[in-house]
Amino acid sequence: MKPMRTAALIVGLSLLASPALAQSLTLTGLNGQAVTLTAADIAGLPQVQVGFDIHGHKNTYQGPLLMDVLAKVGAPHGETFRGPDLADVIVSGSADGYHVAFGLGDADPALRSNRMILADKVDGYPLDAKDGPYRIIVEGDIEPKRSARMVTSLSVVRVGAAKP
Ligand SMILES: Nc1nc2c(c(=O)[nH]1)N[C@H]1C(S)=C(S)[C@@H](COP(=O)(O)O)O[C@H]1N2
Ligand SMILES: [Mo]
Repeated sequence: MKPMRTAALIVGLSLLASPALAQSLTLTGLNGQAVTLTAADIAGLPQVQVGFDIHGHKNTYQGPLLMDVLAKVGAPHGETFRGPDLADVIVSGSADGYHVAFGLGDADPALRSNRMILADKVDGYPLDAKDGPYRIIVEGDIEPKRSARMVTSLSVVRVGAAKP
């Protein structure tokens, strides 16, 4: 094999093996449209820091607002967030099969002061393999039951009336 080709193959194989690929997040919007975000896409969104207590350990989690992530699949937000959208839910999926549902309105920072973020960092460091690459943080939750670890997918689903 020519050296250039060998080099390309090695780069290709190392990309396949790189954690960046394992850190991708699959989003599904209301119309079923799916988008895969890379770790860089997520790190490129405006960052928010939230203090959160997990079983007596208070740490600062950082990442984008869930709403800003979901905007990538056209989820209603801001001025486009209207009546029927209050019957939309977010369903998170995790690598271990854990699922959590949230009201889309609960994730809207214009509606509530407690924010919901998709954290990729804790106290400035990337989340470890047990929690990461992404963990949902619901500011103000007393128990961390909804704080899904190892999140791999987020879907927006309409459970109310069809969009007029
Ligand atoms: N993926 C995933 N996330 C999860 C869970 C789980 O089983 N799987 N358990 C939840 C529950 S019930 C709690 S109390 C917290 C525990 O967080 P910790 O493991 O960081 O203490 O994670 C939450 N997130
Ligand atoms: Mo728990």
